[in-house]
Amino acid sequence: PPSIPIFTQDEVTKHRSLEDGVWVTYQGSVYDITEFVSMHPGGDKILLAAGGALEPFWALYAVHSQEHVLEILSEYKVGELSASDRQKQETGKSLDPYSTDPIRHPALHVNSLKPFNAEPPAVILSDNYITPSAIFFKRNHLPVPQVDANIYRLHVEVLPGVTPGVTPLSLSLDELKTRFPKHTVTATLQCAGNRRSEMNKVKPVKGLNWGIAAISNATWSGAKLKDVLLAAGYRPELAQLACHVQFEGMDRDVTGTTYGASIPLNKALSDDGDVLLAYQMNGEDLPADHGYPVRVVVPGIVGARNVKWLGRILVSQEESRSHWQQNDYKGFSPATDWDTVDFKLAPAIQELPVQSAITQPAEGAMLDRRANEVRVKGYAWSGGGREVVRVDVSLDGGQTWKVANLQSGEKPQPGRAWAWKLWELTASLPPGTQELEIVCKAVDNSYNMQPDTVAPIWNLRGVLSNAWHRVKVTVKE
Ligand code: HEM
Ligand code: MTE
Ligand code: MO
Repeated sequence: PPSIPIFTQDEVTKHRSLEDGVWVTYQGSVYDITEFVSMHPGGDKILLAAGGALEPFWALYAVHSQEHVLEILSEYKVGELSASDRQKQETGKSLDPYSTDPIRHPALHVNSLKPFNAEPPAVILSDNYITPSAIFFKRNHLPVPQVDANIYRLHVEVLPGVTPGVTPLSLSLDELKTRFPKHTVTATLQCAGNRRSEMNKVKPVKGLNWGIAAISNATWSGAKLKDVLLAAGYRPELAQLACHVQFEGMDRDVTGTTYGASIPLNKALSDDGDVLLAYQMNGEDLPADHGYPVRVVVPGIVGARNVKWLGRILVSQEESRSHWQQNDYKGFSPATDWDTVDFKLAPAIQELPVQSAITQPAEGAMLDRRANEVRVKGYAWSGGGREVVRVDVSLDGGQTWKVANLQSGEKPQPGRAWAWKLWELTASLPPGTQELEIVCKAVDNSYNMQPDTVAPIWNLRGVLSNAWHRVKVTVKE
């Protein structure tokens, strides 16, 4: 049989354009896909992989994990990668701490690949009251840790050193599931940086440039944190000594430092707090990106405290010392800049302010005059269990208003409105105008309202961005 041509990585790398030919590698084989590029259902994106490996790109687009895709690829095989280069690819993979991250849904808008941060397209977000897990926004600071559920332990300590006689509790996943009653809560998570891109337009801020979809809603099931703390030896007499519950993730940076955060002990112990050690999301095991096998769900509280891949819980006198509790996720005056900021002076964000945004139509959309009307859709939510009671919508930049219809769901119990409300309004197109500025603003049951503009709430980290949301569209005559 004719011997198979062997190519080095250098030779493959030379073929990265339509002029020089487009070569890629996949599982140690080399393919000349020049002819296929114009036929590719996914368009030009295919050129991103030119001269290199397909695996990292296919890992992003799940559509390729199908038999017929491999069949197409096999038609273009021209040879094999040299053994030494193959080995380099393997070691490169194992050196990359992100190589074991899960495959993600291709619809997600990726803000950062390593670590993985992504939000769903806004139009998809408001299609479902319960956000499907695959498109639920993902906010990772570090590589996704590989946790073996069979050897997983959750360590719980109550005031170590202060409470003699209390031994730390260590629970297997099975014990967490069987020793404690299972509770289910529907709760919205929102990143403190949601809508940061609007702040960035006022003046540059530091952080991922989130659009309006760093927020999602899911059903979470697990044990109540309170039940676990009581099992670990927490007693009401300790209330003067203990103030906070710290959480440690199992995801670590190169120095071994883990992600961490804390919440007030009151929230954890309150019967109405609904803080869960969740092992299920939307009725299934937690997905890897969302904290498998166990995460904390702290309803009404900023995303950052909902620690994923939970390894350790500590009831303590102090807040978590982690970077993310002490030197990040805090709000400041527009007057504070990076030269003057003192993170010790501001409290860590816990409950979030009232929020809403328009998911449809999209910025820049063309509306057809003949349709006579426009359908506006969006979400609204407030922190701390406060319920959104009204959403106002304007088609003229805020001069006149209409009240949107809130999706009727189950009426939440007072102080426990953890889930967002989707809303919509169909309004007739105002005659004569070719440009509409659609605006929304929400009101919660404490009558908290959103500020009308971004500039007065601008802050150097771009957090707590909750001004009226504005979308400009044109009407085609
Ligand atoms: C879709 C083949 C490389 C991005 C597809 C589909 C095929 C295909 C058959 C349609 C799948 C289906 O719907 O059943 C290939 C082959 C490739 C290649 C043979 C390499 C030789 C890439 C690369 C990227 C990419 C490198 C990205 C960097 C996409 C996207 C879609 C797609 C985004 C979805 C398009 C849509 O449904 O809108 N590809 N692909 N592909 N591909 Fe590729
Ligand atoms: N927990 C761990 N262990 N590591 C993290 O990077 N990110 C936090 C929080 N919990 C994070 C974490 C932040 S900032 C947010 S907004 C939420 O997780 C996002 O949760 P999600 O990815 O499930 O949407
Ligand atoms: Mo976040």
